Amino acid sequence: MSTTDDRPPVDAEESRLEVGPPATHAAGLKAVQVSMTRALRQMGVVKTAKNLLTLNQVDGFDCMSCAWPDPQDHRHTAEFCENGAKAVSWEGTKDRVGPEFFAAHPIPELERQTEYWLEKQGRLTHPMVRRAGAEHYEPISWDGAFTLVGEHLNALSSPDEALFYTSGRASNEAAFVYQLFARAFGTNNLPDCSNMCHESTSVGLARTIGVGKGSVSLQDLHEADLIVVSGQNPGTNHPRMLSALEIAKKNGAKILAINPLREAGLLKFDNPQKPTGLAGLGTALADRFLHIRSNGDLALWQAFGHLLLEAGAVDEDFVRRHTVGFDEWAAHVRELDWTAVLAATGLAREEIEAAAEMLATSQRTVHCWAMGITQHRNAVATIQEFVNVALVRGMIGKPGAGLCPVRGHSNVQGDRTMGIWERSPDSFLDALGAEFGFEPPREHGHDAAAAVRALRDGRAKVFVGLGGNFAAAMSDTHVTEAALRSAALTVQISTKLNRSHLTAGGDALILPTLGRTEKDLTGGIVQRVTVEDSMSAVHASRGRAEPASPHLRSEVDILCGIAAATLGDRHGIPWRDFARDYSTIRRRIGRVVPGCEAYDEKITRRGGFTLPHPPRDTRTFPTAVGKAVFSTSPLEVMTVPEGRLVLQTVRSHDQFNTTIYGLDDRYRGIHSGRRVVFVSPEDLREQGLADGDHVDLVSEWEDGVTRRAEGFRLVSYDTPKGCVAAYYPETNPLIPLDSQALESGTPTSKWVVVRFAHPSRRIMEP
Ligand SMILES: Nc1nc2c(c(=O)[nH]1)N[C@H]1C(S)=C(S)[C@@H](COP(=O)(O)OP(=O)(O)OC[C@H]3O[C@@H](n4cnc5c(=O)[nH]c(N)nc54)[C@H](O)[C@@H]3O)O[C@H]1N2
Ligand SMILES: Nc1nc2c(c(=O)[nH]1)N[C@H]1C(S)=C(S)[C@@H](COP(=O)(O)OP(=O)(O)OC[C@H]3O[C@@H](n4cnc5c(=O)[nH]c(N)nc54)[C@H](O)[C@@H]3O)O[C@H]1N2
Ligand SMILES: [Mo]
Repeated sequence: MSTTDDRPPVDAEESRLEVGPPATHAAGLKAVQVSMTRALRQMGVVKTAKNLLTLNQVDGFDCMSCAWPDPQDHRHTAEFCENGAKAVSWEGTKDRVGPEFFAAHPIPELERQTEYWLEKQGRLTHPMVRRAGAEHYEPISWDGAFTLVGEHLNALSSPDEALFYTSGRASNEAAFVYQLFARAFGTNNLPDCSNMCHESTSVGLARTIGVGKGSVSLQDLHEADLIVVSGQNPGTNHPRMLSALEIAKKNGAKILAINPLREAGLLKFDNPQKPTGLAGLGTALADRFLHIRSNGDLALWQAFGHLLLEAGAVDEDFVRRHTVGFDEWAAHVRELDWTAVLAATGLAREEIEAAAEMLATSQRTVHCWAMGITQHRNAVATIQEFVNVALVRGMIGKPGAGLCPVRGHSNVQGDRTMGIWERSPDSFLDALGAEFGFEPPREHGHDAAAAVRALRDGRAKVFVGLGGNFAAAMSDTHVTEAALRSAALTVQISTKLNRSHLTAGGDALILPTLGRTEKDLTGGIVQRVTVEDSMSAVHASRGRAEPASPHLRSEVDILCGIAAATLGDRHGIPWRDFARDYSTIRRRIGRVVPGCEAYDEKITRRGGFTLPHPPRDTRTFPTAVGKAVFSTSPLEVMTVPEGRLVLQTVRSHDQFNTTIYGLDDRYRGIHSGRRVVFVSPEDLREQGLADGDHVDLVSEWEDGVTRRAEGFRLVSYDTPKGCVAAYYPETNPLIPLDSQALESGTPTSKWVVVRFAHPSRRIMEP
């Protein structure tokens, strides 16, 4: 059997693809120019000034481009980055997608468009319905939409036939109301984007330190003497992190970067807030760069453990007082197989030793990581290996040191705190049940991959998406799309048109919502919402811009409308009151969510408050054994069969997940196109191919299905032999649904075994 991505992958703009040399530094004047050009083109002058000046200000809105924290004190007038500005411009666009648009464009026609084209059409303005079998979306009233959802949900034979997906942009208030609704309805089916993102982190950290979140503050980064950045491309995905790295460097820190790609943002930062940065005289970042093979990290960190033991660089006191499992782990890493380490990492032993020396001599180390670590089969084991090294060195719970998983979506961490989790612990469910007077379901729900299987196998029939673009973000595009098409009802609460609106099978609703930048006057009062950043700081966010359409409703309002139409007075939950005044939700959050006592009062403080984190605050570890846990994992060297390569799927500099802002990836030298594969010169030679040739990408999996994505231009690039890279979501058709990280279930987006095949069609003309 085989599946082919037969969607025309390019539009006219894409046929102008140009490839140049990659950049060696990030940001600078160019970043400012790009931000302003995009902002002015999409929003106009007045809105640009208004939006960009309130971004991340204490009384403004929280930037939706990433979860990097805001500095508590010295905020610049323009506390944003190029990609934050792009996100704001994208939301603030003047273009609109209203009923006329849907009347003019039947769904089968829209299906042929790219993600880029779909979102570029503008902001959704009216609630729309597609009745089962119809070719067009047509307008529907809000009440009509809510009634339709209620009818479908109440017709299910079990609440577990419903799936309630969340993308990490939803506010804490929306998330809390949403999970309350799902549980009052009777299911824990709350898959979220975290399942595809940092789930491996949450699993690995909860088990070893007792809290599934990072243990540092921004101040710790500033004070560190060593910052390790593994599997992360901050120049593109967390540009404001570069300011923190710059401060740390000025304070004398060293940076160790570990990545198969020499990302510009790891090499040098030209801070656009400073004249030196604008002049290109920025700060050099990585002091040492380990050009690691994909998935070499588990072996590398076991080697670090080995070398630290050899050097006697053990914080004996910390290990004795705060940890268990040291002896077993130490015995394991002492028996290190160097041949395996060198094969897995592709590094020279001296390089590894020199990096270990940095760890051994550091007094204050911060470990940062992102998708290059979490989206692997053995991701949980790798993260536990970071923890082992941090524990050996006593690097948790002291100033300037700690674990720093860098989250993606701006409120993905907050959503989890609010109970968006298919496996919320009993303690949370007890508190929720006690507050609202009902017995929440206890059986764990479906995560993202299980949700697809449940739809595919007819065990789920309704899919509700609170934001996001599940169809394109999830792995195995053909399987996921077919699964969504088998639903009796799909509901998408969205700001922009995307693939998930077009994979409707039965009835389908598009419910257009306010964005972060927009004024929320639900219930006739000025509402604000709250969010939590990657470092557990919670604060308020309030948009100022005029809504894109008078018909838009807030996420909270929409969810309360759905809940009331579905549950009526069941359990006596005051949905209407919640929507009229979000403070009433915050008071409930304060009584249910640990660490959020007096929530509504605390978020009115300037800068908000930080959630408790026992390992960070007091070196107490709320694990099952009450101490931090060393984990022992077998050293795994993942190999690929002869003639095959391992593909990692990454973001370009001009996208936010499935939202494509433009077709340039300036830092990697790509302009006006996205269908490229970065491949080493050695692999090109070995395969008898050359830079500029076109190939199809084919992946094969144990299910016997051949998955194909067509028409990629080869780009000769400095990536380790055997390791290639291409952009997501175009490559999601290649990732088998069952190819998931052990224990966390995250799709293995950074490890897909592929081969190059002769192009079945030539798609791009140079
Ligand atoms: N502008 C912008 N900002 C964003 C996003 C966006 O799309 N655009 N997305 C947001 C979201 S949801 C997230 S989760 C984050 C994502 O932030 P990142 O994790 O930085 O995103 P990726 O593009 O997936 O980059 C993965 C990095 O890991 C490296 N890598 C891949 N495999 C390995 C490996 O085996 N070992 C090591 N050591 N490195 C490896 C890749 O070369 C790449 O540099 O960014 C958030 N912020
Ligand atoms: N192959 C591969 N696949 C991946 C990844 C990868 O690295 N490689 N990364 C994974 C990761 S880390 C993540 S987080 C997921 C992302 O998965 P998602 O979060 O599901 O996807 P996004 O692309 O962020 O969602 C974009 C849509 O969100 C809607 N939206 C934007 N703003 C708002 C808002 O304020 N409110 C509401 N209600 N809707 C809004 C818009 O309609 C837009 O079309 O993708 C995952 N998929
Ligand atoms: Mo993410």
